Amino acid sequence: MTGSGRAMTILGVGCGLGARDGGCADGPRALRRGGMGERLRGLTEDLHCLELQAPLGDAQTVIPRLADHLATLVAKECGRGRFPIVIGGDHSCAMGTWAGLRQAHGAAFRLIWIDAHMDLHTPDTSPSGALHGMPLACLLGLGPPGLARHPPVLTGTEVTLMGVRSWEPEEEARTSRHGIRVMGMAELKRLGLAAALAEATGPGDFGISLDLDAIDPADAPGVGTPAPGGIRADELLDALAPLLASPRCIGLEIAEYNPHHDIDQRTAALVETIVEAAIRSSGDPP
Ligand code: EXY
Ligand code: MN
Ligand code: MN
Ligand code: MN
Repeated sequence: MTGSGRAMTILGVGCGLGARDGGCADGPRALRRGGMGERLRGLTEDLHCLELQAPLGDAQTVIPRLADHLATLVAKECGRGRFPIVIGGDHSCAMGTWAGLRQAHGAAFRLIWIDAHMDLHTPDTSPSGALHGMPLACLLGLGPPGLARHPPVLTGTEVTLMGVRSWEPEEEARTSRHGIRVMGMAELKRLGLAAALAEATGPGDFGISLDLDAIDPADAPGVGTPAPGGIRADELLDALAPLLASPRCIGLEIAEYNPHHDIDQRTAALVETIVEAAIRSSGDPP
């Protein structure tokens, strides 16, 4: 295929300030230097690539500003009719990605949050204080001024957490309080990933936030917070492909790529394959 389907914009967000190990800051740059952009441009005539780099500074100051900047860019790209693919950076980028999509997208949408973690901490419950453990809480309007999104970007009943296997009790309590659907690894195995995803997306519009640590570390070692017993990459690719082809899919985020922990470019290749699937499938009929 050469260039049919929807116009896409890849937004790289070089920020690792939300994690204890700041290596995710180098994720988008490593992908660019590895030639991902050029290879993807060979698949489509209409691909734009933008890159944000976090300035030096403390996380509490930089991340809210970066999130606002990213939200503005995402909203602008969506407003121009372009499909946004945000590539982190640590998962704190989600505060900006989904705020931007909410701003731009008229209708309600569901969010599929694929992650080993729940990302539902606030500073008073977090064991680490790391902001990449808090983005989903912030999108629900929880947390301190500057980080919590007001008005909330999402309500809990619009969110499905998938692949989780590492959380703290306060986060689990929030899933119940906010009506967030949780599909752990056992449920994914029982239902099969494709059926689980179909259930999570429902009949309307949806976005996908993929934290690469949801994938088994054997297939995606290049992350900051690996958790054993994850989703296998092949299975994820098979299940995601039809979703990425759907006109109901309004945006994709891929976070937590840490090139310093990658082995044989395995994780980089996976990121590229997922983005390639989104581009290749975008000319498919609904
Ligand atoms: N729940 C732990 C914490 O908040 O400290 C670990 C969070 C890791 C978050 C990773 C990126 O998804
Ligand atoms: Mn995670
Ligand atoms: Mn729509
Ligand atoms: Mn995460």
